[in-house]
Amino acid sequence: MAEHESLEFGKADFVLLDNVSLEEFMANLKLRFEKGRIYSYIGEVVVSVNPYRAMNIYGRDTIEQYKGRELYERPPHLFAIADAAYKAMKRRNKDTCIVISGESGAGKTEDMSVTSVCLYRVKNMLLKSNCVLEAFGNAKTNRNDNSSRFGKYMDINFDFKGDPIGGHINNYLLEKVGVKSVFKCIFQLVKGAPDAQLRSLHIQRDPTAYTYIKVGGQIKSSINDSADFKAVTDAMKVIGFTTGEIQTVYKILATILHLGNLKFGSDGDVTLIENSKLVSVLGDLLSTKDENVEKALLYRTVATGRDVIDKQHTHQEASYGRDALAKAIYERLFCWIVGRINDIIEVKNYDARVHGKNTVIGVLDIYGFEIFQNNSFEQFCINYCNEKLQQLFIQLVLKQEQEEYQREGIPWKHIDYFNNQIIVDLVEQQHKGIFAVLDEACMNVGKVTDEMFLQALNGKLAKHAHYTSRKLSPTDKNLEFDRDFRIRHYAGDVAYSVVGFIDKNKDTLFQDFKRLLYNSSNPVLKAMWPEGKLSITEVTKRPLTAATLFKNSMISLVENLASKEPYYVRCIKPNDVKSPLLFEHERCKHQVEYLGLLENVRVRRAGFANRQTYPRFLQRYKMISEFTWPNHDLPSDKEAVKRLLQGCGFEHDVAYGKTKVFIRTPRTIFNLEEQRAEMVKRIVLFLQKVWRGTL
Ligand code: AOV
Ligand code: MG
Repeated sequence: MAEHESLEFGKADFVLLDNVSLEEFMANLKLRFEKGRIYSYIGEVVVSVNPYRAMNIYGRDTIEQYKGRELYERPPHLFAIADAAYKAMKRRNKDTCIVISGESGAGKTEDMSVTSVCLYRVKNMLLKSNCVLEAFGNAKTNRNDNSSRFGKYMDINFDFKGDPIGGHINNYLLEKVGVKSVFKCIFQLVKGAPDAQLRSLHIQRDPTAYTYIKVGGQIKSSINDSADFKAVTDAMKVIGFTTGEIQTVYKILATILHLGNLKFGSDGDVTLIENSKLVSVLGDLLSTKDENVEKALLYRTVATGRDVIDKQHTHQEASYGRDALAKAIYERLFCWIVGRINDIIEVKNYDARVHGKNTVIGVLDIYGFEIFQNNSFEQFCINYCNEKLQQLFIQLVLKQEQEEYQREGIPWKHIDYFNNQIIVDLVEQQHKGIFAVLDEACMNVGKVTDEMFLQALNGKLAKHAHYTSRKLSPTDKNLEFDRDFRIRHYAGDVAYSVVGFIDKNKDTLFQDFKRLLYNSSNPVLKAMWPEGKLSITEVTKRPLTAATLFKNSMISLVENLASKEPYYVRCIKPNDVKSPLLFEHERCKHQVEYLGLLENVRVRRAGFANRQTYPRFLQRYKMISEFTWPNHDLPSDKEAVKRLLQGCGFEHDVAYGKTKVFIRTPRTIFNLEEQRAEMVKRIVLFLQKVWRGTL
């Protein structure tokens, strides 16, 4: 418990609630939010409520106040959790991780930045990489003006002294340009780049001139666009991108904008590009011949037996190809940026034989659970990812607790949770899961439609408690459309439209585009598309589907996190209108429920509300017992703690582990705290009298 906060701010640790009920939990959460206390604990889990205003609690001096302290010694803060993860890593030479979860807009990315500042210490490079990744991976959505459209897991490596020596980023990109959202970097370019640079990219300073921006729908006007543009460009320079690389990055963004404006028409059976001027712009930006661009947009090369022929696209195929190209080059650009950053920040020349083992703190900030008006394949993947993380939380928080009791030799009673494994299985199970059904549909030769996929789902999942669709529940008013299916997620019901599932899962890009990009005379661009080297007659294996790739990456992410000692930050979004003052009771209650926070408190308490090592305990409370003040002469600190607690009549409320004393009810801690405060007051009075000479 945090001693530096008075009760006027509520209970700093929910474990100290008098009764564990939803009402008390909510009342405490609200009180703390209103008093500007955005962080609280459940044991070692941080509960964080988005303040939607600048808080003056992240300065260097604050970091210093948390360094080396125990959690309960200071008011709850992310710095304390970062420090705890750091200390655990150092003390036990064990990898740890900080998992930040919560729905879209709850404050994960902000909390990740705050935590990172504290962990990186001197590593400017890692901070700059955040700035670049946000520009290329974040976009405005209905839920969040700065929404992460990619998941980020970052390892920070520390040497044996505990100094950061490098890192590695894994990214999980899903949303692609021109789909639903427009990435920040695109606005920064159009609104913020210098005139000369825009001219060289043939871009106008008018976002509304670009179809993809208009389709993305969220024209975001920021007064800072030019400062942001400069900051991102400078960050790329600092990280070590060459001038040529930075130019290529912006050429690719410009290419995407121009692609979006390409219009196809037809003349009889022949598909044409209506605004052919753009073809030479694209040729210039991609450093390739105009005719190659035109050909790749209008034809695909197919091998029929030994012959190779150019087959003309239909109008529809050409449009599909154009959009697929825009998405693919954005995705490739993003992955390339992450790869470049990794080249630069990765640990080099570290010899474990000389320097000892290097250990890692992983930090995870991923896209939060989201429900839009229209939810598609991307939301489905995002929400599945959140199910996986919730499952991990359930397992690890319980496991960690169990392990501690075992390690310390304390008996343990099992506590039940709502287990969302059933929803995880619904999505990822082999053969029967939604991903498997989708993959099967995509494997079929011939034209499989999204509707056929939905039929297959209905066939396989009709009886599943967490799955339904319009066909299965015709009278359900919340299922408006024939093409929707609905999942009962741990965090709420979401209806997904199947439209686009098949295409997005196949994620095909005509080989002609890959060859076009590979044959560019721009070496940076060429290097991004190595598979363009393959000629049409070389057999290519069917690539893994988007769903399979995503599932595999989530499974390995979760395995990785589970192998480390986890620290959790559970973020809560206080309202849907981004207001700094509003605590929408129902919205918050819903989150507290689905995050399982109350169960978290119960598990923590059913066991023991508080635990401290014997020396720590004595340091804090020794003044309340004649046996321990000022020093004890018992054979061990453990014996001294026993003697002290017996003296206070608390021996029935505690258990003695090997290294720690476990205290069951918070009242005992309060009581000890009160006695301590009383003694401290007496000692101060005594000293004052001594000073005044009145004694
Ligand atoms: P998210 O990461 O959880 O959503 P963000 O971290 O982007 O959410 O937070 C959303 C917005 O809330 C930010 O842009 C800030 O304006 C505000 N905010 C959040 N935390 C703080 C804080 N500690 N102090 C001040 N303002 C804050 V998503 O990426 O959409 O899931 O996919
Ligand atoms: Mg985010």
